Amino acid sequence: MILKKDKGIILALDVESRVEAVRVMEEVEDYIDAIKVGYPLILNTGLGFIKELGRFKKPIIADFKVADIPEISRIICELAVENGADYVIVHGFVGEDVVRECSRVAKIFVVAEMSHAGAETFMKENAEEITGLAARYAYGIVAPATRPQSIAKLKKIAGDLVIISPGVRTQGGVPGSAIKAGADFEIIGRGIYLADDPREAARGLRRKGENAD
Ligand code: NUP
Repeated sequence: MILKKDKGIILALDVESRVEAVRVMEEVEDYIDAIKVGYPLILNTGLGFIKELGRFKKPIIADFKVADIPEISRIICELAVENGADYVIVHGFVGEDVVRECSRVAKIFVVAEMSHAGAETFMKENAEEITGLAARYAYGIVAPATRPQSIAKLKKIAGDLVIISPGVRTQGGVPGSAIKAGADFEIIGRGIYLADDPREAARGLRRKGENAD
């Protein structure tokens, strides 16, 4: 499925069991545009679970942060796509050959700059160059909601790339601020699935995104 912007929220479904994943999805499906799955869920449930999530009729992004040599990276992307992922997240710091190879078999998002503090050590200074690389091969980039000023900077280079942005709420990013800085979607995990009422949390986040100023 193609990612379409409506609510502006991608759910990071980092719960660790099928039952939990389905429970959260049933509560929040009305308030999210896409599902992002990553290692916590897929290592617990198996790659086949991506197809099972297809029943929710949302685009699925496999956040495997692929960062291997080109041939192995391509195989990882192929496996994700064959098992139902619509998009795969690939690292950009590994270089053009890896990104190009992945882009041959999958629609990819390239991680330009990560959201955690450690990303300031190596990633931040190379984020613009990585975004330039992504512009040649990718559908979009991942940029940090914890640093809206980085999003604004990368947006200038990103052109038509779709910007998805993690780090909202639990990591300190203010809901709506990444969108305001130029992101297309905010990626939110714990701020939704650990809330007492995930449905209300997702609904409220949406409203904040719409009203951010
Ligand atoms: O830079 C990144 N930061 C980040 O948090 C790149 C990511 N892909 N993520 C992912 O976004 C992380 O793996 C998790 O799935 C989600 C953020 O979750 P939360 O902090 O909202 O719970």
